[in-house]
Amino acid sequence: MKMKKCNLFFNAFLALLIFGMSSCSNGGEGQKLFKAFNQDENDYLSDLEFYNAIAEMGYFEAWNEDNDQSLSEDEWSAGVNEYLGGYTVSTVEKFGEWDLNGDNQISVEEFREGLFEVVDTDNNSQISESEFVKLYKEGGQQGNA
Ligand SMILES: [Ca+2]
Ligand SMILES: [Ca+2]
Ligand SMILES: [Ca+2]
Repeated sequence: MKMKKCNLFFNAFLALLIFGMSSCSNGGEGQKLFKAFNQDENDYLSDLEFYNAIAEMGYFEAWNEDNDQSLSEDEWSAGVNEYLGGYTVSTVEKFGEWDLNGDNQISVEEFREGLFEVVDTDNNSQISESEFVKLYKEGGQQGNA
């Protein structure tokens, strides 16, 4: 029980954070993150805000299993399957469409642009809260409810 005390405190802190940022209490983690990353508090994440968000969330690092500078096609397909749960390699764009300079590797810049296009399902160059929550739910789930 002693260890739980710390967790409880942390959860209380998180709850405060959530309520502080949102007057609406049904927000999940994804919505909380959306608000945190939506720095100008409009209705969407711009490309820069989105790039910031995926950098903070460590998406590229998670996909990049050998920790080099870029994603190989294998790392990329594994990442699509593992971190974009609702998407599969066949439903996102092809590897070659993310690999903008055609060197068979996906750099951080290519990664965030490719991911942006996949997540921006209505192609309006803005990531809405629901688009972001969908990515988060499928990509960042920690395995607990
Ligand atoms: Ca790599
Ligand atoms: Ca490339
Ligand atoms: Ca959009």
